[in-house]
Amino acid sequence: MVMSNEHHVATAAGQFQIRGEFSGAEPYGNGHINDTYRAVFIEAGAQVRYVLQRINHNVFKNPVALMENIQRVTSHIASQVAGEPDSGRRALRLIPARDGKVWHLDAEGGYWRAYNFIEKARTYEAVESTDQAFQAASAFGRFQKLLADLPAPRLNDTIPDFHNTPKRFEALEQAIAADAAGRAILAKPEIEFALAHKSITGVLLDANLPERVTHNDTKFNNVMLDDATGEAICVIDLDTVMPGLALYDFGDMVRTTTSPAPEDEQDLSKVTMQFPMFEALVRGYLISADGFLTKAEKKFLAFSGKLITFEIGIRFLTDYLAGDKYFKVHREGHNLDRCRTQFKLFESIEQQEEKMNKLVESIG
Ligand code: ADP
Ligand code: GN1
Ligand code: MG
Repeated sequence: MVMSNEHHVATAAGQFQIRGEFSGAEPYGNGHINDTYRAVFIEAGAQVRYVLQRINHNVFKNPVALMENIQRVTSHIASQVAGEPDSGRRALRLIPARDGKVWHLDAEGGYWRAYNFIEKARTYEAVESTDQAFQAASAFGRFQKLLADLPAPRLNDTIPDFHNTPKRFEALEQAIAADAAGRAILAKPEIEFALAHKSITGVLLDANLPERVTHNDTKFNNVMLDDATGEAICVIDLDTVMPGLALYDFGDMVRTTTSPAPEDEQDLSKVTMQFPMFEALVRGYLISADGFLTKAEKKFLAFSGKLITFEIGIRFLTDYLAGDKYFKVHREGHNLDRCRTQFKLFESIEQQEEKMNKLVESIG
């Protein structure tokens, strides 16, 4: 029998060590990868919410290794924030399944996990103020700092070569050659733009920078801001936490937290790198990261924004050419729209790069 999605969620919800009665669940959030649900349980007469997620198995080939990382990372962070006020909202907490594992494998091979719901806080698709940018950057910087002393062994690589831009570029070249969806003709200017910028792809990898434990997906909608105070209360979306470069995280903040427009904006005149947002990111990030960042890393802060924007741009383009196999899409041409915003933002960063570098020098 084929179960409805609703039924799937209810069945999975019942597999976790949650007291009380399942009352319902609905799709939640704007992530491009996993299936996320907000589930409500009635516990002693009160509603308690949880996040239930079905891990995207197509993207994450080894969900068990991934969950092992998340378990280590969440418990390490929880122990470090334990004494702080409101500590229960400052770290994601995995709810164990009834068999004691931190995931549940359903009858169709789907991997599920459950988290505490971070209440009285929310995520945003686009940044609205410099204070938000500052908050996000200090939270992601703090995240790196808290994980700097994560005990051995090295975390699993949940997606090998995730931020290897030259490999991402090769994948694009293959997608152009294959033209599997017959769309190359519709993306000529974007393909030309991408091919013209091949030379920057290897810069960070060639710079001999230190490997750290990094988040690798520091999109603005992966940090929860407190409803009342605006404080960045909790970093979420931990699937890609693994060894990486600090600059992958900073670069993705510049990509997602400087433009006033969402990632899939169709009016490109709205897409721009707002300098005051960049300044807030640098100041916020350095509050937490100044103690461990090397001079060489600081030198590339502005460049990393340009590189990661290019990298995600070519990933969207690759997926558009392949026929939308990776990122969730909600309309025709969605991945191409996303690619265009990235390339527009790239140009805006490039125009201001010198000024950005000067600012970093003056602060750091
Ligand atoms: P994806 O990997 O698909 O991006 P996320 O883990 O980022 O999935 O979750 C998608 C969205 O769900 C987030 O942007 C956030 O708004 C919401 N969300 C995720 N985890 C929680 C949580 N523990 N508490 C509250 N909201 C959450
Ligand atoms: C995906 O999961 P989400 O939506 O936060 C993607 C990131 C991209 C981002 C682009 C595992 O992030 O790498 O930068 O979309 N995550 C994965 O919006 O590929
Ligand atoms: Mg996310």
